[in-house]
Amino acid sequence: MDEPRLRLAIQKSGRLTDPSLDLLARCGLKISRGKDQLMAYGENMPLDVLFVRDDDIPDLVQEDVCDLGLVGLNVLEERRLALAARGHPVRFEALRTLEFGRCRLSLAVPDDQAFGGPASLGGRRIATTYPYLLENFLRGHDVSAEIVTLSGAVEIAPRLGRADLIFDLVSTGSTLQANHLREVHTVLESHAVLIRTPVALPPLKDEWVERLVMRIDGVQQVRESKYIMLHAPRAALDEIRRLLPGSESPTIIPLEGTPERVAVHAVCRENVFWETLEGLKKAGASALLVLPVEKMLA
Ligand code: PRT
Ligand code: ZN
Repeated sequence: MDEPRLRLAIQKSGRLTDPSLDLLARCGLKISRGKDQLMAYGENMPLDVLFVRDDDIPDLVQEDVCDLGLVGLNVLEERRLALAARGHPVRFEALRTLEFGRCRLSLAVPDDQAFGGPASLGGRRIATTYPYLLENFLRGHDVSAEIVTLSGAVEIAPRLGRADLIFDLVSTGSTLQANHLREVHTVLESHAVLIRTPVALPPLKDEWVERLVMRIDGVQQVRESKYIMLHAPRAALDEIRRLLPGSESPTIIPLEGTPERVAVHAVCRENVFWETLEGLKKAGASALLVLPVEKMLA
């Protein structure tokens, strides 16, 4: 009998596409994908990748078309609120926060206008493509404003006289600046997430979800991690330990013929900067070597 295959939805073409494909490749997945093909076959895992618009990803999981998805928290939360507003049960759950797709969903006002905090929004017109998140925010602050729902180009709404301010995604802020707008209040810090269906999967599929999640954890952990090796005076070990960034318990190895000096090996979960190496050297360390970590499995 054929092994059941997992189906994972990712964005077809946009900001999340390359980092999603990169993450999957780092998890060891090899896919074959013809040009413009909507589905790619996983050659070395029972996992196929479906390429879709990001807005469709929560629904594909909701409707059991896909078991997994990689999508922005902004899109996910908007969909969650939209379903809840219609009394529909939510049938997707976030498994992991991913390190890409970082942005903020914020309120922005025209440069020349003051902002008196959320309470000052009463009666104002706010343009957005995220009406449910905005409504949820306004309700939380007990203010009622007019929500102008647009399908795009939100940043030009104030200039066109369609709204007084906007509620939109920001990353560098240069789009706001180009449109003479100023970010005044962040409502949601967003990033990509891995989602799955809450439905119980057949054991073989479940096992592969677990393996994928474990690999994602491994990939995310090693991104900044470094393996550091050095020689140090035994007497300086406490100081050396203190200087090693984000390392738990270094391995201490005796050095043949020099009882007062030892070799120290440690995994640092943060980047190791020149300043750190200089500090270690000052504390008596020598023969310092910093290596990238490729894979890690706790
Ligand atoms: O076609 P499809 O519907 O799949 O794509 P899309 O156009 O809806 O999405 P896309 O590719 O623009 O974004 C996909 C996801 O990336 C979003 O849902 C967010 O989770 C995430 N993301 C991260 C961003 C940004 N950063 C971002 N900067 N999404 C949009 N932006 C916009 C921002 O609103 C501004 O208009 O990009 C513009 C540039 O931003 P600044 O602040 O750097 O100037
Ligand atoms: Zn979209």
